[in-house]
Amino acid sequence: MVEFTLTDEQKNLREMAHDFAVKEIRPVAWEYDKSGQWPEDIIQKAWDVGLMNSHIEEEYGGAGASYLDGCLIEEELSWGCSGIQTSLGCNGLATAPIALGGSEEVKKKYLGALTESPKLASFCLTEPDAGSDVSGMRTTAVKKGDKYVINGSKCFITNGGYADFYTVYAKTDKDAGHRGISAFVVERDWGVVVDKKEDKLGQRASNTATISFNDVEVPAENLLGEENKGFKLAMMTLDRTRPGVAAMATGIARAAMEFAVDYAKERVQFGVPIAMHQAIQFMIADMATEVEAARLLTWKSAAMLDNGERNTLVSSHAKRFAADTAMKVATDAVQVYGGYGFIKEYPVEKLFRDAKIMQLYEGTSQIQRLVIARETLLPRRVEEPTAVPA
Ligand code: COS
Repeated sequence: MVEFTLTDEQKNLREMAHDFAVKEIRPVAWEYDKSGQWPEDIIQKAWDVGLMNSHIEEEYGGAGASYLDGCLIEEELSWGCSGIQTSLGCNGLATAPIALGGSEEVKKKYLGALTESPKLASFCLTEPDAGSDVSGMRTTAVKKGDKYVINGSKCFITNGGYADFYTVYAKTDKDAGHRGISAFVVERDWGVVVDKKEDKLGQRASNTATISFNDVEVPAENLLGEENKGFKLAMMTLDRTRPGVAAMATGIARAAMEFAVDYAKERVQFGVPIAMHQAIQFMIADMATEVEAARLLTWKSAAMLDNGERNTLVSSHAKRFAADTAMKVATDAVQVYGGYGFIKEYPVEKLFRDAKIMQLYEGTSQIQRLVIARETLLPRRVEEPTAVPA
């Protein structure tokens, strides 16, 4: 049976996240966007009420929430401000490889650290010359005794300037392409250097930094999964986090649509509110359909994970469609506002800038299409549902 109804617990969770977005995020979102202020106060409050790290299993101090529960939270908080939600949700991306590949000790130590206090973790995959092409990375990890020595540089690292530890991908076999990458947990205090904070078009309240490793020594027990199996770990991580990004994109699209609807009812041209004009009605109608469709794909991609199914295809459907929807709806919301939409004093200008990153991070819309095309055209690959890569 297909079920689109949320349980009472899920409705309560969504309401709680929505209230938090209304009371704590919306009132400062446009101000933080302007100043680029790091939302430390909101991180503390979200952590206090349990809206961070909800994905971490109960045995490590988390709520053990389902992927669908996570998407409900992410849509609401992103409706409040997707930049702030990017900061709040980044631990989910950084810890997915730990949950998938970490030893029991590593899980206890690092997942436990995030639930004991409002600490942050970052996911370090991208490099200046290795964005979509993950296997082109140059960062190396060389084994020396019971340690690995890491050298290299990572860019576009969310929360990079504030993280207490990092999940880092590096080449352990330089000549083996994607089969020569391994993943590690690296603590900031071990000599990680934060080089540069990026000045961004949108999501300006989130921190995006360049991170360097110069002979950083990492204990061998911090290797995640097996040596040289890090590429698969990264792909399995992204399968698990793209539904959350799709939920965030849905939140931006929904916010933009709501502003457009309110404005269309107030703004009078040719003697009537512009909502009376079919040109505007059709734009609003398309927004409503696309937001609904984005949410359904998001929920499906999360529900598949909750059922233990491989969701690579649907995860890319959801991420691609929701991201493109966020961009389209935000663009049309600016159009509904007319000239006022182009002015910073009006709310949709920020959403238009914020929406763009949804088509870029955690795999561009083109990479999602590449995954979709491969999954659609080629015979289904070997099933790799939830197992730790071996
Ligand atoms: N789950 C498990 N394994 C997967 C997988 C998945 N979703 N996708 C691919 N793999 C495995 C393949 O089965 C293959 O395994 P073998 O080594 O046994 O052959 C291996 O990984 C390599 O796969 P593939 O040939 O498809 O790799 P490509 O180099 O062609 O890369 C894309 C595939 C482009 C999809 C990948 O590099 C990607 O997602 N890039 C975008 C990265 C990204 O999102 N960056 C954003 C930064 S993170 S915030």
